[in-house]
Amino acid sequence: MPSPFLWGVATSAFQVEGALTEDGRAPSVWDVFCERPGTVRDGHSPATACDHYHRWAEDVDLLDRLGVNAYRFSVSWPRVVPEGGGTVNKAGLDFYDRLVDALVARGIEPVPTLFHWDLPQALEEAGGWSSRGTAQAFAEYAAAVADRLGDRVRRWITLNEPVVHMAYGHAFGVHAPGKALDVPDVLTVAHHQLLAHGLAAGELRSRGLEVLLTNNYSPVDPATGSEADAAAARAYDALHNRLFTDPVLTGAYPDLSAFGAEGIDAVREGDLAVIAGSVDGLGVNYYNPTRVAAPPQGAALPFDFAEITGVPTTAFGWPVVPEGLERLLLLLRERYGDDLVPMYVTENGCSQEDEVDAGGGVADPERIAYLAQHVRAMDRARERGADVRGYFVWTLTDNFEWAEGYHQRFGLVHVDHATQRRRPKDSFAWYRSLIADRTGRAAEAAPE
Ligand code: IFM
Repeated sequence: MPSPFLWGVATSAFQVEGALTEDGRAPSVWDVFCERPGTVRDGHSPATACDHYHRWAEDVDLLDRLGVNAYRFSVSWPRVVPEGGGTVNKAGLDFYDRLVDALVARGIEPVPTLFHWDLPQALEEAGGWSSRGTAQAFAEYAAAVADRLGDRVRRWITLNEPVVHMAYGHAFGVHAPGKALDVPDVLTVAHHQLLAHGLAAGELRSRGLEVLLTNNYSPVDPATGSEADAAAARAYDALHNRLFTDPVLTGAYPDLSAFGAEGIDAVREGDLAVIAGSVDGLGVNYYNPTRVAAPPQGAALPFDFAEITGVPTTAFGWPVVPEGLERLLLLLRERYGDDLVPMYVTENGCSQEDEVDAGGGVADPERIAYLAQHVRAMDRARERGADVRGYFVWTLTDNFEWAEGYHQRFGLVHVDHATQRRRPKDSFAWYRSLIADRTGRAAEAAPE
């Protein structure tokens, strides 16, 4: 029987779990990064986050009330394999086992992501993503999680947004592990992430499981009609949209000559065969398009960012361009043709300055408008032939937004980070009724 369209929400372990030192979990690169002064806005601590490690049952109740039929969460590698490789921590796996059981009992499909940026610090100390050994360790960790959960979990996402982890964590240094590597070394990080994905995909598929790779995608426009800006747009597109997708769908890296790279030194014979054709679905995270211009003379990168004007912005300052999602889904279809696999919008959402009103409610009309417009944009892409099989709102609860700490609220549920009190926002009720309409499930069946 074909599986129904997935209507879900997405979260990630480090952003919600807290309990960083409990039940055998070891530090990740993010634990260490956050301790460095100046890395996280206002020094916010991830130690508790949404306390999801202890409040997971309450959060599953929220999912049930919302009426989603899928939940995308991430598994914390340092909770399951604290040293990155070697001994598997049973208590860590037990946590996800309980979560998966609770989801399945409510008819919610668990869709785990195996790596959402929280690399075990022990692996970082052994070279992190600059080391080929990290790819092998990831495959072993993936196998351990699949052995435990694979009887109840069908669709698996290997990596989340490797392009962001590569660029923000290893080139700009604003995310963990806070490195500013040169271009060839940054591309090594890219290749080892892809190799990790490919090796893990082999483990998952050998167990009869489906594999997705999720990336952040952004349609790119040149700032002007000049050839220099067009070249900058092509260079940025190669980096942001093609680098982690061409090898998987077409078996070859894109042209990276604008970055002074004729190839990637870390690629060994046979690697591309491991990576090529390794997905059953493509996870598409969309927030906004990007406008780029030619860089100033002597700049290190072959593009410069240009502002998108004349549209609303989120609290993060990101431009709101719903048509970008339609354009993106159709662009991927056109670009990859028969090589493309079914797509899933694995993240879409916006941060807003949400406040609790005197009656205890949280009105977030901008978020409702944002989500409604993006769902319509996805609908249009589907009507025009894009094979999209799921849509996940980022995110369930206001959480730890990386270097922004708790400043950016993306949740359908407001969290008071001092008390951990959860309050569904108006957008929660809106999404619940959208899902009810689309699935034919009565909204009344899911009372507040
Ligand atoms: O919070 C992040 C998430 O971890 C990855 N995708 C983008 C979200 C919003 O910034």
